[in-house]
Amino acid sequence: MRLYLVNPSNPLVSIVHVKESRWNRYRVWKPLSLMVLAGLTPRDWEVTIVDENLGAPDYSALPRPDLVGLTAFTSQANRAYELAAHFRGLGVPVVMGGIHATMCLDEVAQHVDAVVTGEAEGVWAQVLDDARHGRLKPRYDGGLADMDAVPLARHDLLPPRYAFGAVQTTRGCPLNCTFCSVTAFNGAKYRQRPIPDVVREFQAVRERHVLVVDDNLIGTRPEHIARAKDLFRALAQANLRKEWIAQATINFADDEELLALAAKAGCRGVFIGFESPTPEGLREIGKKFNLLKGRDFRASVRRIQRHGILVAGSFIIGLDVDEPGIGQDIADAASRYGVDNLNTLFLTPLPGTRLWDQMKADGRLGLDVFPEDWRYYTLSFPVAQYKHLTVDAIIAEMMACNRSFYSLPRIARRVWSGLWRRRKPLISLVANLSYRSNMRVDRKAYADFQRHLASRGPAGGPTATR
Ligand code: B12
Ligand code: SF4
Repeated sequence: MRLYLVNPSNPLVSIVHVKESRWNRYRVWKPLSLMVLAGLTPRDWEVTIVDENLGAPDYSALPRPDLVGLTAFTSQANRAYELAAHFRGLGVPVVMGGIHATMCLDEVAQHVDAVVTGEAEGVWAQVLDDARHGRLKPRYDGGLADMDAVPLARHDLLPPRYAFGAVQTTRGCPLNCTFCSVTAFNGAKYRQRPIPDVVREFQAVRERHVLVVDDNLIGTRPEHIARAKDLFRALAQANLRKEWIAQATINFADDEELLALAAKAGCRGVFIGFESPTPEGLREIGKKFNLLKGRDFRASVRRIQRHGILVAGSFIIGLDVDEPGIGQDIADAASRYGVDNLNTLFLTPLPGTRLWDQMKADGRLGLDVFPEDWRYYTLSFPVAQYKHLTVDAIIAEMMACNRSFYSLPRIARRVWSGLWRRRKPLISLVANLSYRSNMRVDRKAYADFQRHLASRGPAGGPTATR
C-alpha cells in the first residue's frame, strides 16, 4: 500500500514564489504533523512525504498512491482542495486532518473522502485499516492524544534541505488568548511527553538546529517549570550537540536556574508573544501573564539574553484599542524591551477562536468569501474590519512599524549590543537582514492584496471601512 502525505503550499507564503529573498531558506519549517503521521503508520505502508513548500512535484509523473493524507492550516486550505480534487479524479481516496479540518469540518468534508478531527495518534491506525479494506468513513475524531502514544517522528523522510529540524515536547495551553486556536484544538490541559521520548526524538533529528514547536515550552505552573528543568537536564546530559529555538511566555525570564539549564541544553533563541505595548491591549486579548504587576519587560529580556539566548518578540496590530500611530508604538516598545527581532502580525480571526466568534457575530470578518479567502488568513494580511484603522491605514502602520524597527541604525545598534554581550551577533544580523529584505516582498504583497479588495467592489471585504 502506497501512502502520500502532503503539506500543501500557499503561494502567498511559500518560498517557491518569494525567491526574491535568499534568507527565506531560514523560513521553511518541517511539517512535523506529517512526520508524526508517518511515525504512526505501519511499516508495510510505503510512505512518501511531500512538502510543497520546497516546490510541488509533478504528481502525474509519480506512481499512483492508494491513499493520500493532506494536512492544512487554514491558509493552506485552497491548495489542499485542489490536490484533493486531483487525486479523487484519479480514483484515489483522500483523507484530510489538522487544524483547518478540525475547525471547518463541514467545509472540508465537501472536498475529501474522510476528515480526521483532533490529534491523530488514537485514530490513524483505524483510518489506514479502513482505507486498506475500502471502507473509509467520512469522519473520524482523534480527540486529545495520550502523550505516551506520540511516536518517534519519521525525521528520515524529508530531504536535507531545511535549516531546522522539528520536535514537539508538550501540547495544550490553559491560557486561551482570544486570537489563538491552540486551546480550542489541543485543549486547556498542558500535556507533556515522557522526557526519554523527547531525548530520543532530538537524537533522531538530522539537522544541528531544531525548532521546538511547543506553544509554551515552560508551561504555566510550578510543576511544569520543574518538568522543563528536568527535560533540559536530560538534554544536556545526552550531550546532543544541538542548538534549538522555542516559544515561551515572558515568565521564562523569572527563573535563573531554568535559563541556565535551557542554555546548557542548547537553547539559543526564544519567541515571546508580547502582543501589545499597552495593558488595555493585553486585557483585550486576554494575555494575563504579560499583565503581571511590576513586570519590567526590558529587565526580563536582558535576563534571558545574558544566557546567550536571543529573544524574538511578537506583537499584534489591529486590536480594538489600536489607533493611528500604533505601528511606531510597537516598534518603539520592542526596541525599548531590547528584543533581537520583532515579528508583527495583523489581528486575524482564525476559525475556532473566541475572536472569530466575536468578529463573525459583529459582522467584522472583512474577507469572508470562503474557501477562496482563506489564503489570506496568514496573519500577514488585514482580513478583518479594525475599529480605528481602515485597510490602507493598518497596512501603513505595519510598514511604519517594520521600517522603524528594521532601520539600519537600529539594526546596527542591536548587533553591536549583541557583540558587546557575546550574544551571537551573526545570527542576530542574519535574522534582522532577513526581515528587512522581506519588507520589499511585503510591499508587493500588500499592493496585490489591495488590488484584490478593489476587485471585490465597494460592498465586499474590508474595503467597506476604507
Ligand atoms: C510549528 C508551527 C508553525 C511552523 C510550521 C511548520 C509546518 N510546516 O508545519 C511555522 C512557524 C512555519 C508556522 C507558520 C504559520 N502558522 Co503555525 N503553528 C505552529 C505550531 C506552533 C505547532 C504546529 C506543529 O508542528 N504541531 C505538532 C504536530 C505534531 O501537531 P499538529 O500539526 O497539530 O498535527 C497533529 C494533528 O493536527 C493531526 N493532523 C495534522 N495533519 C493531519 C493530516 C492528517 C491526514 C491526519 C489524519 C491528521 C493530521 O495529527 C497530528 C498528530 O496528532 C501551531 C500551534 C499548534 N499547537 O498547533 C501553530 C499554528 C498551527 N500556526 C498557525 C498559524 C496561523 C500560522 C501562520 C498561518 C501564521 C503565522 N505567522 O504564524 C503561518 C503560515 C503557515 C503556512 N504555511 O500557511 C495557527 C493555525 C490556525 C489555523 N486555523 O490555521 C496555529 C494553530 C497557532 C495559532 N496561533 O492558533 N507555524
Ligand atoms: S497565544 Fe500562547 S499563551 Fe495564548 S492561548 Fe495561544 S499558546 Fe496559549
